[in-house]
Amino acid sequence: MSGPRPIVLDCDPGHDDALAILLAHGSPAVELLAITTVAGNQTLEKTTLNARRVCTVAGIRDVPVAAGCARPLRRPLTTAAQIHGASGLDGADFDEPTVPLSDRPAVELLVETVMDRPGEVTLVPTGPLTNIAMAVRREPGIVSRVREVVLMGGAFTRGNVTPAAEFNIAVDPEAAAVVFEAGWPLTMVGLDLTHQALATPAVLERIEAVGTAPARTMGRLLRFFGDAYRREAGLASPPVHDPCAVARVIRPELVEVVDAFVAVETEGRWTSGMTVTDFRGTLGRPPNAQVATRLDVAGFWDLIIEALARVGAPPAGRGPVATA
Ligand code: PIR
Ligand code: CA
Repeated sequence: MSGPRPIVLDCDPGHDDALAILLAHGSPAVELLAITTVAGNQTLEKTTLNARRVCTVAGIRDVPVAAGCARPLRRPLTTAAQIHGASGLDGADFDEPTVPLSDRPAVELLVETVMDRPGEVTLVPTGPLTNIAMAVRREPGIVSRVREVVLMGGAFTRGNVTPAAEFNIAVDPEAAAVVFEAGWPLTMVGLDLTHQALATPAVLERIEAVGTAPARTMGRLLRFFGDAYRREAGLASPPVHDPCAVARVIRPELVEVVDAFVAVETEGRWTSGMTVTDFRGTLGRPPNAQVATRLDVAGFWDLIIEALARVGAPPAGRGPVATA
């Protein structure tokens, strides 16, 4: 069986989540079944509005956008306003979204989508794992029915929000523990991988040269994201985390992985949210994850540019169809 791989993108847009949406939509290798939103980079209200904004500018009309959990399972929400801004997607102006919000709760839609197509659906979480953990709790049958879970989150070297922890795991470690312990095929695309996907000035020029409205919007967003990353993290160019998980689904050979046992620390005084990664089997546990280690950087950006070129209508005067 072949054809496009059906995926659900569970996200908290977010600048890099926005690029993940455009990559998924612009790639013939995947079929975007649904976009579900979660609180993370900003409140649920804002991440959901942002998903609808991105869909509107990209002309994504036939994909349900469903809102999920507004807070982590057992902790107060912490956001990343210092990186993504007050709106969660600062740096570009958006029209009032015309893409509607689904009347289905995200967790219900996630469960139904997986159960309806046993063995077919890949889940791609790019925010805190609250919705996914809630879906497992609601219907444990999804664990044996998903094709795989390819998530952006974690790190095996060092964190970003704390020395030990990556944001998506740190926001809701209890949910992440459920997801890593579930027993389904899981790929961890963590910071070790995503910090190879840097939106350098040359990359930004290529993105802006695509010339469409969504590509121009993405260029503005990434310039804001880059300024924030320079200021907050001291990096010269910003890593675009979330599209790396989507790229792994589209072209697996772009992302090298190594099997390992990954435990999510939920209690550490200094290490809460850490993804403790045992490559050598010293803990005596079988691997529960494929851990992403190395990115084909040139191939990744080619994939992004190709996808962007397929998204949205060309600007006036430059399209293939002449206007009178
Ligand atoms: C990125 C994120 C959160 C905080 C910082 N400092 C940077 C978001 C991204 O959207 C990505 O999914 C993940 N969380 C990277 O940690
Ligand atoms: Ca994200």
